[in-house]
Amino acid sequence: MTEKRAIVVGTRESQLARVQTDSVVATLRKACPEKLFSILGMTSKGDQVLDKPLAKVGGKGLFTKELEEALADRRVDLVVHSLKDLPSSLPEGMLIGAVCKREDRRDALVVAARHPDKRDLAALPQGAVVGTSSMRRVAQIHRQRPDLQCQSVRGNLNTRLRKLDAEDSQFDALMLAAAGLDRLGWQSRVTHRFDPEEFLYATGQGALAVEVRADDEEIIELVTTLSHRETLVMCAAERSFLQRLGGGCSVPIGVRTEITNDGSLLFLEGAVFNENGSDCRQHRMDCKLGAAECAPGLSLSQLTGLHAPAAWMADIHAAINLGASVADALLNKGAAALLEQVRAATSTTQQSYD
Ligand code: DPM
Repeated sequence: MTEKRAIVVGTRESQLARVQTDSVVATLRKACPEKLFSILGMTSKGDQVLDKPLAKVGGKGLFTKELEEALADRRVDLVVHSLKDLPSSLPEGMLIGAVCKREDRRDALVVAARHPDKRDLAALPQGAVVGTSSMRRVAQIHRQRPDLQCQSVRGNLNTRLRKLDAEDSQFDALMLAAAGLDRLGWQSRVTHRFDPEEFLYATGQGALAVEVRADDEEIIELVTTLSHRETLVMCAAERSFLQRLGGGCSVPIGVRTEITNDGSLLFLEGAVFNENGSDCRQHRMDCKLGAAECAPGLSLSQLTGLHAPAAWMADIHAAINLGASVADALLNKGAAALLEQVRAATSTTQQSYD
C-alpha cells in the first residue's frame, strides 16, 4: 500500500474560524474517505491587534495574510475563510478554489439583555450605543437612526458578546453578521435580521471560501466539488463590483444580489456611503443568465481570484460584467469622490472610532 499524504488545512484559531473549517473538512472527509486531512491552527494580525478599529489597523488581507504565507510555503494545502475577508484581488499564486453554499447573508442586531422589549434599530432608546467596527454598518445605521452612537468593538464573537453582556457595558446592542452567530449556534441572541433591502450586506457575506495554491491541480480538483453554483455567480458579481470600486475590507460599500426563481436573471444593487451615511450613491441593474454560449476565457484578476467549473463560466462572465457595470454607474454618479472623502477621513480623524 502506498503511504497516504495528509492534506493540511489551515485555519485561524477563533472559535468561529474553527467551526467553519471543521464543517468544510467534514464535507471533504465524506466526499473523499480515502484521503487523510489534518487541521493546523494559526493566528492572524487581525486577531492579534484588538485595540484598534479595522480601518486603522489597515492593510489588505488583515485576517488572511499569515495563512496565505503558510499556503505559499506549502505548510498548508488549503485554507477556509469567510469570503468577505478575502480581498477582491488575491496575492499572486493564490486561487479561491471553491465557494460553498451561502448561509444567511443578512446583518443581525443583538440587543443587550437589559433591554428585553427592544429588538430592532427603531426600538433602541435615543442616543443608544451600537458596537460595530464596520464603516458599512455605521453609515447605514446612521441613515436609519442619526441619533444612535456607533462605537468600535473588536475581538472575536465571544469577546464581543461578553462586552455586550458585562454589567457596566458601554454597548446597548451589537451589529454582526447573522451567519457567524448561526454557525456558533447563537441564533437565540439575534433580536433582528435585516432584510437586505433595508440594510445592504458586505460583498461575499455569509459564504465560506476555500483558498488554494493556483498551481495545485490535485487540491483544486478536490475542493471544486464544494462549490455552489448560485452562490458563486452572486459572489462573482459582488466581488467584481467591489474590485472596480477599488476594493478593501474597510470601506462603506454594501450590496444585495438576487437570482430569480427560474434562474434566468441576476440582479445586483450596490451602494457607496460617506462616513456618517448622510450621502449615498446607489444603483441597481440586472442581467440575463443561462446563455448557451460559453464566454471567452477570463483572466484570474477579472475573476477576482474565483475558480469555477467550465460549465458555469457563461453565467460567471455575465455576473462579472454586471458587477463592473453597477460600479461604473456609481462612479458616474460621483462615488469616487465619496470614497476619497472617507479614505481621507479615516486616515486623520480615526480617533472618534477608538
Ligand atoms: C469584514 C467586515 C467585518 C468582517 C466589514 C463589513 C465586520 C467588522 C466588524 C470585511 N469582515 O462587514 O462591513 O463589524 O467589526 C467578519 C465576520 C464574519 C466574517 C463577522 C461579522 C462572519 C460572517 C461571514 C468580520 N468576517 O461580520 O459580524 O462569514 O460572512
